[in-house]
Amino acid sequence: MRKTLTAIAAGLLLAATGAHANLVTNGTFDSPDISTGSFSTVTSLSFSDLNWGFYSGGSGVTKLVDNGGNQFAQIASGDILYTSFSVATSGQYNIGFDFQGSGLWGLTGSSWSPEVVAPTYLTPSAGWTSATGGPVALVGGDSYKIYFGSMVTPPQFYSTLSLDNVSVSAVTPVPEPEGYAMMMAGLGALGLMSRRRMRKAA
Ligand SMILES: [Ca+2]
Repeated sequence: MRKTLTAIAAGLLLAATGAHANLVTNGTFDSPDISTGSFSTVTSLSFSDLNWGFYSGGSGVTKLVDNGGNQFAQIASGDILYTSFSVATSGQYNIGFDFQGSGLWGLTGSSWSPEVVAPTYLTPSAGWTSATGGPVALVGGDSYKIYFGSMVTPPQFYSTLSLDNVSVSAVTPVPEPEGYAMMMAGLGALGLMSRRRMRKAA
């Protein structure tokens, strides 16, 4: 009986903490699936499928690259990739991504003034490295864009910026209203059950 109650409680907790999710859709660049070992130019892909937008500012070719089944974006110098996301709950959010090469990243907010804040320049890296940003305060109901650009201006000296695993997630998971209600109802039921058991024992 105790085991069952513990399992129910764990399940309810899981249901209530769904807000830790990544707000960025296709931050892994793994959809659509391009053939293993190949690459596809971003301009030839459907942006609605990729869920990313693209500004072409340079003469290079921005690509979606498949490396042994894992896909990543390779941004050519002068180009910018961006994606939109919306925030349901106001709070502090962390940014995370993996990169290789050199460039910058930044956020724009629909209700910010100015809309674009100064970008953050990445310390150039010859190998894949993980980067974090934030925490940044985002407002529930607002929409944002996260963007990444490649540049060769010294000391940002690589010709491309490779990008993978982009995430924006709440610092402290906030129970979603439905999850929270479910958890409270569940806890009430658990309390009723244990009270009945205590009465039976007495
Ligand atoms: Ca990937």
